[in-house]
Amino acid sequence: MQNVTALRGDITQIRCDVIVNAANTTLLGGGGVDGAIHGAAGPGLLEECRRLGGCNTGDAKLTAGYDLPAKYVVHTVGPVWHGGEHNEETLLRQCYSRALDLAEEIGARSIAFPAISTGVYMFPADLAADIAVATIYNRKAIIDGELDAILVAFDQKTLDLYQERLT
Ligand code: AR6
Repeated sequence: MQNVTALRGDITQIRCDVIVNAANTTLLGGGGVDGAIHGAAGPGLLEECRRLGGCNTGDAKLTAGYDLPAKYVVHTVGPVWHGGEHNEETLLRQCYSRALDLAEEIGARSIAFPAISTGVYMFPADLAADIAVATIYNRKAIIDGELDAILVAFDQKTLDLYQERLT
C-alpha cells in the first residue's frame, strides 16, 4: 500500500505528526528506543509522562514531542514475550491499534512506529512484523489515504521483514 512504507533509521530523527515509543508500564523511561526518545525530546517529556500515571500493556497514551522533530509521541507498552501462550499477539495488535486510534483522534496525517516489543521484550521479529503490517493495513484511515504510516527499522533484518510484507 502506497502510504505505508518502511525505512531503516533512528525514529527520533523522523519529522512527522506522531512517533510511537515502545515504553514500559511506568512511562518513566528506559533503554532502547524509549531511552533514545527521552534523550532527544528533553526533560519536558519525562515531566509530562510523570503526570500520566503509567500505562497498561497493550494500551497507549499521548504526549507532546518537545525537542523532537515529531509533534507528538504516543507511548505504548508492548507485551514481554513469554512463549506465545500469554496473549502476547493480541496485546501487540492492541498496541498498534491504540496508537492509531490516538493518532486519528488528534487528526494526525503521519505516524512512525518502531518494532514494538522486539528488543528487550523479546517478541519474535517475524511475528511482530506480521502483526504490525496487518494491523496497519486493516485501518480505514490508512486504506482511505488519510494517514501515512512509516515502519522504522533500526537494523537491516527488521527492515527486510517489513519489506517482504509490504505490498
Ligand atoms: N529508533 C528506532 N528503533 C529503535 C531505536 C531507535 N532510536 N532504538 C532501538 N530501536 P526496545 P521493547 C529498536 O528494546 O522490546 C525499554 O527499556 C530496537 O532495535 O527499545 O518494546 C522500555 O523502557 C528494536 O527493534 O523495546 C521497556 O522497558 C525495537 O526498537 C522495554 O525497553 C524495540 O526494542 C521495551 O522493550
